[in-house]
Amino acid sequence: MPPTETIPAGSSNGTALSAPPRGPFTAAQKEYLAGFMAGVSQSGFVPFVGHLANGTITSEPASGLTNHAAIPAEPVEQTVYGTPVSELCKQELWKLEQNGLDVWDRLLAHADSDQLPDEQNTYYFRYFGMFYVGPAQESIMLRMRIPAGELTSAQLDGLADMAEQWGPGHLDITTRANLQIRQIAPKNIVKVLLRLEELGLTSKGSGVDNVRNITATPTAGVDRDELIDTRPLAKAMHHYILNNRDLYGLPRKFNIAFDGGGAVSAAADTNDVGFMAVRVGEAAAQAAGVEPGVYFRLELCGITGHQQFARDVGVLVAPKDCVALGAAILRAFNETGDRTNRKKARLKYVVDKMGYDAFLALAEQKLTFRLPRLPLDRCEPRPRTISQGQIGVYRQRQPRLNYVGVVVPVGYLSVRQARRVAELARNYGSGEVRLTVWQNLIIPNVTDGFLETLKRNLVRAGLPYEASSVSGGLVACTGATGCKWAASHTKEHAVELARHLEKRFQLDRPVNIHLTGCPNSCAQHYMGDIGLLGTRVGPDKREGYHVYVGGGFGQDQGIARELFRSISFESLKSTVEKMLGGYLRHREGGETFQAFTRRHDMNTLQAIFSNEE
Ligand code: SRM
Ligand code: SF4
Repeated sequence: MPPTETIPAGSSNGTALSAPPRGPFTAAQKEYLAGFMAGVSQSGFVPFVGHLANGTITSEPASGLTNHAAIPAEPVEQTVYGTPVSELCKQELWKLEQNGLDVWDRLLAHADSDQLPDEQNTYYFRYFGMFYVGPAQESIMLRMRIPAGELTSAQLDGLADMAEQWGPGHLDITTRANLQIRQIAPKNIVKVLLRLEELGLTSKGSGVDNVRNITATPTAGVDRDELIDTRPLAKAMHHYILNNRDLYGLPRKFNIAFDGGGAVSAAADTNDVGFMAVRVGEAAAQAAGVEPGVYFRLELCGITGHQQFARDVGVLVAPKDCVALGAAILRAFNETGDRTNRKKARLKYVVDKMGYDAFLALAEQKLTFRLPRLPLDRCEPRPRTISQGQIGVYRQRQPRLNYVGVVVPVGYLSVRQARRVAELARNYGSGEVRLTVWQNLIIPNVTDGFLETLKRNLVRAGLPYEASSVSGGLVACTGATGCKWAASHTKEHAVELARHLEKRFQLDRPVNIHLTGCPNSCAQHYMGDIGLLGTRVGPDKREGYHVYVGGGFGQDQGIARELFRSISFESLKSTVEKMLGGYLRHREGGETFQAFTRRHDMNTLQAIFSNEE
């Protein structure tokens, strides 16, 4: 076997573009590529892992890092982290040909000629958060990054202007507490990116094989029960990955979340990496060889689309070490992820193969410190989280201040509403707005005296704040209006379904309904009280859904089970109506819909619901 040379994926600088390259590499391109990559590999590139001190990253380097770019002793066969170039999948070859961060010329060329990208450029442009979403919409969608979901009123105003000038007149809040603007003409993509930067925002790395928007508890800093404000950590992680080129171009997408251990969950266990805050008392701290205090538990390999939550791996992480550990995990993933088969490339599959301990050991090798071990049950238990605690009016940890969780059905925020929210947050709050992974938003820091005025104005703007409504627990992916993978119009159906149900029921316990248009599971149907997965039904291929029940996350973690298959949307409204009716009639005490459905097997549930009029 010939010796191999390992080269970091996506290290090339790219070339100015006249005509975007298409199709497989020519012999000349391959030769150029081999020479170029050999040059890069000799540059002695050594990434470092910074530590986090008092909420900022220091430049203190870590020892013990593996240098990806070993200097070859003789001519060798090219590999990317051990995978021979000849075996790489299409997207990996594109990464080798040009780093997605270096496609500014391509963006300019497409804007100049008002041209939509071909397949390869579609891939590259997602490094800049520019998604061509044809044939569903023959235009570009901008996905930003809003770390910890925190925005200023000025930013929201600016985004509303952008959506009005270059988009469809509305913003979409995504399931990663983030924002998207659709229907952007190719000629406007560069203007949009420049304007975004002027607003102090970025969209770098929000798509394809990159770390996605870093999420945090949406009530961080104001939650009465939280152990730690996770916003500085989420933001530090955000800036760390943005500024380290080797942390782009991973084997596949990657999700990181921080949960502050308070009354509202961050659904961190649905992420590849979840940092969950815990308190460690005297005795447990002594056992772990640390000071008592607040730490994070590390959870790995959440991927609910593949029916798996993240699992606690038995370590404590000091808050100041989270960013370093996050980066070390990403580098370990870079080295071990599958670069031949996209379907098996997520972190879950690496860990399925090598085991949690071996993967953790690999990540730990890249750190200057050891992670203390402590079983989860030695940490103080977290108080119960409030179901849908991100909706409604709640007292903050700060005296006389409140946060108001606002219902934005399926995350659709018109430009008018966005401006109104910005204005209300400025006038009655601190000018700050939080987005949630449930596609809703929060206005924090509202004084007691302003609360009633704010509530009245929100309702007038078509933005209610009651947790008991069906709309409050409604999450829907983009669906057929904007996504080519969708079997059904999830967002439109979700709104129609909620309207239908709200005429018939006043819920006293929140019920989350998640609609995803295809098995990619962007709205995470497996974690909904009711999960609806889009499908086509019958010979005429009508839009419909498979129906799942009993899903949950965090303390109520559980993958929803399939209850009905292939229900057309026309029948779905009465099906879900019967489900809620059956639940309200047959539940015990004040049990939740989730507890009710988990208490029964599927046959019994089908019988109960079928008997409803
Ligand atoms: Fe997603 C691909 C929309 C969150 C799993 N997702 C897509 C694409 C880009 C379709 C495509 O490849 O062209 C969708 C673009 C639609 C559009 O035009 O708006 C899309 N995903 C979304 C959003 C906008 C849904 C929403 O309406 O909120 C969410 C954007 C989040 C963000 O701001 O970054 C979104 N997608 C998710 C989530 C939830 C999460 O990440 O927390 C998942 C589940 C991840 C999981 O299970 O771990 C998710 N999206 C996928 C997948 C499957 C990935 C997998 O490994 O199984 C794809 C397909 C792919 O990556 O190849 C996908
Ligand atoms: Fe598109 Fe499927 Fe994601 Fe919905 S779940 S946005 S249909 S990829």
